[in-house]
Amino acid sequence: MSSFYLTTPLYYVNAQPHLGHAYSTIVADTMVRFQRQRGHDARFLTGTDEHGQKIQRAAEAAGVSPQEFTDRVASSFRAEWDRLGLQYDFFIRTTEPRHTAAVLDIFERLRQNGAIYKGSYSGPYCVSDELYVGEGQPGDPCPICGRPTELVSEENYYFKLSEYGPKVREHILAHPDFIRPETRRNEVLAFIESGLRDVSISRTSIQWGIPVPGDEKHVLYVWFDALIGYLSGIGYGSKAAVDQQNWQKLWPGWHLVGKEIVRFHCVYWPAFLMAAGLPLPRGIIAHGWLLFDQEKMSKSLGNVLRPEPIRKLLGADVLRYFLLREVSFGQDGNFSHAALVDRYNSDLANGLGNLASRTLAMIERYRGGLVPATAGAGIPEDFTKHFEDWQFSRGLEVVWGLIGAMDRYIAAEKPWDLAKLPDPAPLDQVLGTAFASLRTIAVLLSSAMPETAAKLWTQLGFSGSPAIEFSKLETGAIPAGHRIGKPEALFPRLDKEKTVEELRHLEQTPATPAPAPDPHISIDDFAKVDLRVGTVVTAERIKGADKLLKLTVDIGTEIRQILAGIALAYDPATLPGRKVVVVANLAPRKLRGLDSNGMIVAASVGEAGTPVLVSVPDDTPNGARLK
Ligand code: ME8
Repeated sequence: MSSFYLTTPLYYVNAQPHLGHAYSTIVADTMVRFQRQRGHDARFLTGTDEHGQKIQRAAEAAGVSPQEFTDRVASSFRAEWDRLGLQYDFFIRTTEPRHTAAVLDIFERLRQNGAIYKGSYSGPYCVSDELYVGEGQPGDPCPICGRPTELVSEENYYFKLSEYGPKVREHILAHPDFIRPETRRNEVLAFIESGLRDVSISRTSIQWGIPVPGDEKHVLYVWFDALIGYLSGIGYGSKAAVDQQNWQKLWPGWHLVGKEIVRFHCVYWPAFLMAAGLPLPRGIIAHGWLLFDQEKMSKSLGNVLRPEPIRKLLGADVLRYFLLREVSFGQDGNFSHAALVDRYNSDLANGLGNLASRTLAMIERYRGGLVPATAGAGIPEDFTKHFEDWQFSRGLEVVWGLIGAMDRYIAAEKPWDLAKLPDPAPLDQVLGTAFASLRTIAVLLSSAMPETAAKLWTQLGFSGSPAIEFSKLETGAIPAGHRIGKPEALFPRLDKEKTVEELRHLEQTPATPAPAPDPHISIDDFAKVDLRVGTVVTAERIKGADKLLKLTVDIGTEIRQILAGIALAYDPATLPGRKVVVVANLAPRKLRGLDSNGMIVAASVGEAGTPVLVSVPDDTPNGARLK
C-alpha cells in the first residue's frame, strides 16, 4: 500500500477559525478520505502557526501572554475541526517542544551546509505577512496584502536563496506536476526568473519565536519555523525510532495551500529542504479564496463567517457539499447564505434525498423491503479522474448526473404501472437498478459527505461503512433477499427565507457568550498575586540585550534570579542593597536564554514607559507580603 501524506497550511492563530479555513481543511479531509478509497495509506496533517509579530501583537491586544493566547486559539481550531468531523491524523502547534527540536535540527543542517550567513537589512517590512519587502520605501503597500509596510533595520541570519533558487527552478521544470494549477506554476517560474535575493530567516525585533541557538537575541523567521511543521508533526526531529520511521514512511508528501502562500511553499520551502539535504515535497496544490460579497473572507476585512451556525442548523455535510460543489477548485468562489439554501433544496432535498426516499419507499411497498437480486453498479471512471485531479465540483456533477439519470429512468419506466403486471421481472429490474445506483452513490459520496453516505448506507440496509475501497465494490453484486433499513428523510426541504434568516441570526450569536465586562476584580483575584518585599543582591547587564538587567534578589526565603527590563533607566551599580517589590509567583520563563523567576514591580511613566522602581522603607523585612 503506498502512502499519501497531505497537509493543510498551519493556520495563524491571530484569527478564530472561519469558513475560509474550513474550506481548505474540508478539501484536505475529502482528498484524504478519497485516497483511502483508492487503496492508499492516506494521512492528513493540520495545525497552527503560533509565532511571530502578528501573534505577539494579537496577544498584546487581547491583554494576555502569547502562550495563553495561542493555547486558547489553537484549541478552538482543534475543537472546530472536531465538531465538523474533520479527521486529521496529526495536529502540530509550532510552540510545541517537538517542533522546536525539528526546527533547530534543520537550522543546524543549513548552517553546516553553508547555506546560512549573517547580514543586515534595513527597509520596508509587512507585519501582517511577516515579509521583508525588498524594494521601495517603508509605508509603501505590501505586495501581498496591500497594508502599509513598516521600517525595520536588523542584523539577521540569511539563507542563500539566490544559490538555491535556480535549482528549485530546474526541479519545477523537470516535474510538470510539482505545482498545480498551471497558472500558479507559471507565476512561480516567473518569480524565480526575475532573480532571487537571499532571504533573512531570523529577526531581532521580535521575542515571540524560536531563539537561534547560541545567538538568542535572534528568533527564527516565522515562515522558516512554520513550514517545518509539515515534518515535525509526523516525527521529524524526534530521537524515538517510531517517530523516525513514521516521517520517513510518509515524507515526501503533498501540500494544499491558498494561492497567496504559493511562493513560500514552492520556492522557499523546496530551497530549505534542498539545502538541508532532505527530499522535496511531491507537489503543491493551490486553491483560490472563498469570497463573501465578492471579497476574500478574512479577519482583517471583518467579513468572516463561522462554520458553526451552518453545521448546527444544517449539518457539516451540507457545508462540505456546498463548498466542494460551488467552488471550482483552484479558482475563487463566492459564499452566500441564499446560494447555500438554494443548493440544499435543489441538489440535496430534491435530488439525492428524493431519489433515496422514493426508491426505498417503492422497495418497501412493492417488495416488502426485500431488494431484488441485481448486479452491482460500478464506479464511474470520470468521477475518479476528477477527484484524483482535485476537481471536486466536476466529480460531484458526475454523481448528480447519476441521480438525474435515475430520476429520469424511474419516470420513464413508471414502476407504479409495472407493479400491476403479472411478471415481476420488469419491476425487479427497475428497483434493483435504482438500489444499486444508490449503493454506488453512497460509496462515491463517502469522501465528500461522510455523514450522509453513512446514513444512506444504513437506510440501504448495509452494516459497516460505505467508505470502502473502489476496487472492492466493482464486482459487488447484490444477492436476493437483502433487506433495506428504515427510510428517513435525508434532507427535508427548507423554507429559503426562514433558513437564511436563521443562519444570519446564528452568525450574530457568539459561539460562547462573552461574559459581561466587569472592571472590578475580587479580593480573591488580587490574593492570587504574591507580592513580596526583596533586596537586590547583584545586578549586571546582559550582553546583546540593551533593556534587560540580570538581578539576584533576596526575597526572605531564597535568592532569586530575575531579569528586569530596567537597564535604560537604572545603572546596575546603584542597585545592590535597594529594596524592591517582587511578583514572587509569576511562572518562571526564559528570556535571551536566561531563567527569570519572578518580576520586579515598577511604575511605567510617560509615552516611553520609563520604568520607576516601586520602593518600600529600607527597614521592611525581605519576604514581607503586600496585601
Ligand atoms: O497563511 N478562502 O495562515 P493563514 C480560502 N500561517 N482560503 C483561505 C481564506 C479564504 N477566505 N482565508 C484563509 C498562513 N484561507 C500561514 C501558513 S504554513 C507553513 C503557514 C487559507 O491562517 C489561506 O489561503 O493566514 C491559507 O492557505 C490558509 O487558510 C491559512 O491561512
